[in-house]
Amino acid sequence: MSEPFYVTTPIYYVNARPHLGHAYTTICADVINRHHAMMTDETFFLTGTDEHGDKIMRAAKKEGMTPRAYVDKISALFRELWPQLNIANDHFIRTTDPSHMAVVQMVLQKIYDQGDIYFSEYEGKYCFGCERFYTDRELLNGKCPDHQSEPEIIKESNYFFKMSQYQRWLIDHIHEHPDMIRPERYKKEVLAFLREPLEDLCISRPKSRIKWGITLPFDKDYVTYVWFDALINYVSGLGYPDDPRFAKFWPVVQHIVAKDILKPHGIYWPIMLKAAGLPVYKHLNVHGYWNVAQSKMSKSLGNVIEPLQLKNVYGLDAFRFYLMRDMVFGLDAGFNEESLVQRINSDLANDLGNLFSRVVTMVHKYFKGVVPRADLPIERELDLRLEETAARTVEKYIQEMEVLAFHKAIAAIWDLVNQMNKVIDVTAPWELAKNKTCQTQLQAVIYNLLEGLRIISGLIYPIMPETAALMQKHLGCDARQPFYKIDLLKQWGRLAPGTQLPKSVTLFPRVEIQKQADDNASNGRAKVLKPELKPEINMDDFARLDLRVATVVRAEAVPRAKKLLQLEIDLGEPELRTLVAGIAGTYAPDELVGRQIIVVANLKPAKLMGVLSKGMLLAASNESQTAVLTLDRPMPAGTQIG
Ligand code: ME8
Repeated sequence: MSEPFYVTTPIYYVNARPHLGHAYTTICADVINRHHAMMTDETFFLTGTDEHGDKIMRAAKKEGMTPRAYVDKISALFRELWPQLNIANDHFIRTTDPSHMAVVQMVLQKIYDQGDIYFSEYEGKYCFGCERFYTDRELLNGKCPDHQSEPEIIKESNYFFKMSQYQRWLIDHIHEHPDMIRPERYKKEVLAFLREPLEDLCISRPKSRIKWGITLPFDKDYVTYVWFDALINYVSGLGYPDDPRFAKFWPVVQHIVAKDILKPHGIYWPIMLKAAGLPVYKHLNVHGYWNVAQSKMSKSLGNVIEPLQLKNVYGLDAFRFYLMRDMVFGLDAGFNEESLVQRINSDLANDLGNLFSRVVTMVHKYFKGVVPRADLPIERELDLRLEETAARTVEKYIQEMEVLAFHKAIAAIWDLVNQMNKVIDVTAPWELAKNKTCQTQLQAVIYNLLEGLRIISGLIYPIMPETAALMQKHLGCDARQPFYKIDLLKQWGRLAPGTQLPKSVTLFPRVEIQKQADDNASNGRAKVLKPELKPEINMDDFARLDLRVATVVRAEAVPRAKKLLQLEIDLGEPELRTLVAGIAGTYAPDELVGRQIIVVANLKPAKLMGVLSKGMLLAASNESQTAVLTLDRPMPAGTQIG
């Protein structure tokens, strides 16, 4: 049944060009939106730009432009980028749109009239980069945690929103709606913020200091604080209050943001909605950072990756696939071009691309390019029950997409791809083709493989829409049918026997690394071993290490330590051991439970963030990624390695 679905991205600041981080969030929203279109939902997808405030005014000044001309220029960069990445947003909102500005004033007036806004003098520490006051508790060594600069002391009279009086309500609301903020770790983070008393929010800036903003409807000497202005885009973008789209889509809204803006979305926004008499959003979906060389990619650090460059070198669908496959939604991921190339060559060129060209080539070789009939009795074991596997894949894909576990949805599709490659190896159609009595089987095998490819082409549509359409064309699907709709993917046997197929194409050519700069000469692969080899050791040195197999029994985050996980491991000893590992940026605790790992069992115990760690797990790591060493088959816990 068709349900409404509404997804938003943050509206991006126009103080710099779009980069890979912005592209990731917006592609996530596009993928989930296309997924809902596939589920036959009625969808609405909003993105846009955040254009007011001091930060923007200063960026314009630096460029020697008026704020208006400057925001027009940078906002256009975002708006024009999205179609080039095949992002199909329904509306692009700008906070300088007169319709948005009118809604902000309306909401402010309502909250003011009901007595939730008051005027007061305030002296506090203000970070100009964040455009907000900081409490001492929030600063790190007296500096803004995001900008690493000391805030300035500012004393001024301002308007305040009574957030504090909604604190209890918000805590209860989050408990009553346990999947409102997800993944779980971010809900916990918001609840942790709420354990401390919430301060009222300063929602104005005097015009004597900042002019570039929305004038307060009840005091013309002040403009609205940018966050109070920006968050309202999610309702003004639907035409609130009168547009029927608002009534239809607001109750189901899902926001997608990165963890940098968890607080405004997890605390300010639900309270603003409550005060304005509007329902709170359905889900706040929070993802981690793309890091480059272990630092967050950001304009202020100057380490940004340009999405269009990657698209131009590696192809759009490969780029979209990599972003969705290599980041676990909610956790950080390290961007590097080597892993992008590896994904393209292994998952796309080898697994999917080869499967597709093998099957279509066989249709041409054995059946003159015509889809064979398969309504003859077939020997079930010959096609390894592809129909059942495909049905299970569709269910698993839906389940994972609903919770934005994109990497797991892709892994499920790739299980089917691998299964189909196995079917070809096991059934050996080239052998069947040699034997006249095996023609029925040959037809059945090829038909089932074509059907499997049709299902795969539909399932990859949200992530790789161009490849999906290309595959469908070469499978002879009816171009007038919306081929990705879920009911078509749940039915086996939709391809019409007798259809003439076009010649096969290469879906994904293998690629070489294209990285510029210093490693050009070595074709991207460093010629010198980095870091340098350590001094030689002998067998006795090595034998002093007691390496053992351990099974992870429990895993949880270490409070207040972003990178650490605490593991309880079974080493075959009478009691479980505790071990602390710096892998929280890459692994969620659940992912590790049940896995077998390799541990230095005789390492002197050490305390990490107050937890005594007895041993150390082995992991491969470089500046952008970490992989825990595991075994390729189960072994008893405690087995020695050597
Ligand atoms: O915060 N990794 O705008 P912004 C992943 N205007 N995502 C990243 C990223 C990274 N390294 N860097 C940026 C603002 N992003 C406000 C939002 S909403 C009412 C107002 C993405 O331009 C991610 O989605 O700083 C992050 O939350 C957003 O860009 C911040 O964009």
